[in-house]
Amino acid sequence: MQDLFSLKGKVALVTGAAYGIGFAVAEALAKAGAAIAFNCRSREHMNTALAEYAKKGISAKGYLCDVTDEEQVKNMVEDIAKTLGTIDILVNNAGIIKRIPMVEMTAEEFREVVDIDLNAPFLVSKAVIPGMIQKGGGKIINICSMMSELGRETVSAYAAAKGGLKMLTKNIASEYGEYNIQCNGIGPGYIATPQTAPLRERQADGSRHPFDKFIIGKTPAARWGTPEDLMGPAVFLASAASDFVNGHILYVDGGILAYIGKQP
Ligand code: NAP
Ligand code: GCO
Repeated sequence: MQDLFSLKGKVALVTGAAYGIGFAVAEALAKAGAAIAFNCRSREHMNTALAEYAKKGISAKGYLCDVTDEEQVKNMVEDIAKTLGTIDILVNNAGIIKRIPMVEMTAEEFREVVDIDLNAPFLVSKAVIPGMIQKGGGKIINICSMMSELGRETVSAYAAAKGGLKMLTKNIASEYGEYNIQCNGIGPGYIATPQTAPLRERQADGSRHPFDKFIIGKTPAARWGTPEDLMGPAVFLASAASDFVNGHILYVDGGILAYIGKQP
């Protein structure tokens, strides 16, 4: 049974895995046996991440690559193939959010979020799939969101992108399933990372951020998730244990989507 979850001999690319959810996912895949490549845009983030991976005994290979740049993505995928081997597992994790009321958001700001959160998973998947087909199969995991299912004020671009990412996941599953490629999504709930730090900031009087309290009330687990909560689901979807799971979004949300919310 343990072999079902083994990633020994596999090559994994986790985009945006300098810290946060991507780092935890890459760590999990490494501990299950995979060779890890990751990318980000900032050299400082990459150097810090390489040191953190090394502290955990992981010799990750880091790339400075903006996932929205098709040429950079192509070069990164080609270099991974030359140095680590053809990619078996792709985690499209890199993402940003802008929290701006829709009518105040510029077209450029909207486009930037969609470019990174939706267009880039298309670009990276497009670069990786031919190698997977040649290799006889592969695993693609797209990091979706509660906003793949729900909306809320100020996150129009992010929700549109993550909703699109859910459907891109289902379409890749549909189009490439016959090549033994499984494409699934992970939909994290509210996870304590730099991306959500503004929603958890202590108030001037030392009290909890109103949004922090709101999320605790909307989550049956009554806590924020941690990046470590995503490690098991990621290994499951990256391994042979999920070979007949395709086009599925696995919500790892502590029960948010099942729950109407605690009475205030
Ligand atoms: P985070 O802490 O902001 O980390 C984002 C990572 O992506 C960083 O390593 C960043 O590094 C990289 N990145 C951003 N834009 C990039 C680009 N254009 N090219 C390459 N790398 C890029 O975010 P997170 O909370 O870990 O979230 C990771 C993913 O999970 C995102 O897709 C997010 O939408 C999703 N998610 C998060 C939550 C949550 O509650 N935190 C919940 C559901 C889904 P550089 O800045 O150095 O490029
Ligand atoms: C927000 C949060 C969320 C989380 C996540 C929830 O502002 O609502 O950033 O969008 O990042 O996507 O699943």
